[in-house]
Amino acid sequence: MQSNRAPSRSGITEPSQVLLTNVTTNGASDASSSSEDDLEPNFNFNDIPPELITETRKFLKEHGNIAFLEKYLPTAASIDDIIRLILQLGFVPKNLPRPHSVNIMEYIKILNHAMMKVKSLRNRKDDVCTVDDALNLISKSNKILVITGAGISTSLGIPDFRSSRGFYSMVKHLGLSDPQEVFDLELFHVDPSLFYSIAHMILPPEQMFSPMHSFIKVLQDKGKLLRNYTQNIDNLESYAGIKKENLVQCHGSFATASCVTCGVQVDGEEIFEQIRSKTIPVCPDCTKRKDAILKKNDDYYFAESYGVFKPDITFFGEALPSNFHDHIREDILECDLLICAGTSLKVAPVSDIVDKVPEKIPQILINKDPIDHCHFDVSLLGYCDDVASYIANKLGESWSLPHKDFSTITGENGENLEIELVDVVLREFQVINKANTEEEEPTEPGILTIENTPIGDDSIPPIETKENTPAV
Ligand code: CNA
Repeated sequence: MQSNRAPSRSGITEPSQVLLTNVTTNGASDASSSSEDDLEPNFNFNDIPPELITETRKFLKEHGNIAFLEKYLPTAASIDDIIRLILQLGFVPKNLPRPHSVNIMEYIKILNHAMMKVKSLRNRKDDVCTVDDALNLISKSNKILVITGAGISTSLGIPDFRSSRGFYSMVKHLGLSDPQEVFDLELFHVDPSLFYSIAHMILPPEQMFSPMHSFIKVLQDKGKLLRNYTQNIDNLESYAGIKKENLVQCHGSFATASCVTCGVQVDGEEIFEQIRSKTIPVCPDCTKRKDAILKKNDDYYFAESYGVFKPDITFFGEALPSNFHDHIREDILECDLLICAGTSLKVAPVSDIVDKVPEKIPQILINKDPIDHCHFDVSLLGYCDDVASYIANKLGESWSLPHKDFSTITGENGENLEIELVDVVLREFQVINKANTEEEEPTEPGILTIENTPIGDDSIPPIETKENTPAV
């Protein structure tokens, strides 16, 4: 397997470049795709040297808002000055209000968001830099908060969103202006057939889980797992044996489904067969009621989604499950280590957790692709099943993963797995599986958007992230 990183990209990626969106009235970002086209032609983000961004951010973090504005904005600042400063902070404003002249407050708001975001970026810890530091931490920590995403299930054939063969590229043929529209609640009400035409692609396999899921189970068995916040909707954690009380399914799951009209909830598996055959599952009671009404008045109007079952996964426009809010504040303060695995951390509010954990708490990333918009102390890059197996193998026998593939991945004495330093400044290491000859799938290059997921009370303003290193 090849690393998709240049030997050192520190100059470019520090700081990360982030796209800001306008704020809608409810604080949610709009889900439209973003581009630098929103900028006037005389503003080119790429003209700003990374060192200038680093220096500007450093000044803001060290001296605070007032000194920063005094130094970097002229007294009678124009909109152009504000835009230039936003760019200098490493952000590209999106959907700029027009005409410029009447909307200076909008620009000030965007600048304010950029400043807030910069101030919330953590500093990497000086004492957590190496693979050994990461291994020591995992073995010593007792309250590990694990954030997971689609990447921990891709080895089971469930596509993630953004990889080249990910879900978003699979639904391109639907001709949607944005692939996320298949998870839009309003659209579901207008036309549930859109969702049911693709839902089979993300239907979870039953009774399967990956070695990475087993790694989380080992943390649980050792009493080290504070909680696993999963963005996945596949419910595979339950098959891996992760206890309900240790799990928050931040975006709901396929485990149950509810009628959008009467709210009756059924076991998710009851509608799997219909999902597989691309049929819309309907609630028997509501269907009866509808038939009875239509018998009396065949002109009666029913919404397309009347009596339709919807898996209890969180669509854009829906609130997050309440147990996210029940636990998140306490867990953020209680954890002694944060591990993020298999996630691009582009979906708020889960992506916000990383910035909200106190700065003294170490953070480790396990992911195929590096993440530039967060400051992890150590990034262990590679397929997460390989990385989890590498960690387990290094930590000793009691860490062996309870998974049928563990010994195949590691080899008899762990000889299959190697780790290489990728970038010393960013503390990135690549786990290489010598027995795996598969070509790595690149994640879509270019500008990526943060989804307009349901935003909880504690959400930070919407931010869009721009990947600044095109995948090879
Ligand atoms: P994403 O934005 O698609 O990112 C996935 C990340 O995983 C990327 O950074 C990849 O580099 C990485 N990745 C992919 N394969 C591997 C692998 N084998 N090992 C290590 N890393 C890998 O997905 P996120 O989870 O960050 O975004 C959150 C969305 C995705 C949530 O709303 C989910 O509901 C949604 N989702 C869930 C599933 C699922 O339940 N399995 C599948 C697809 C999407």
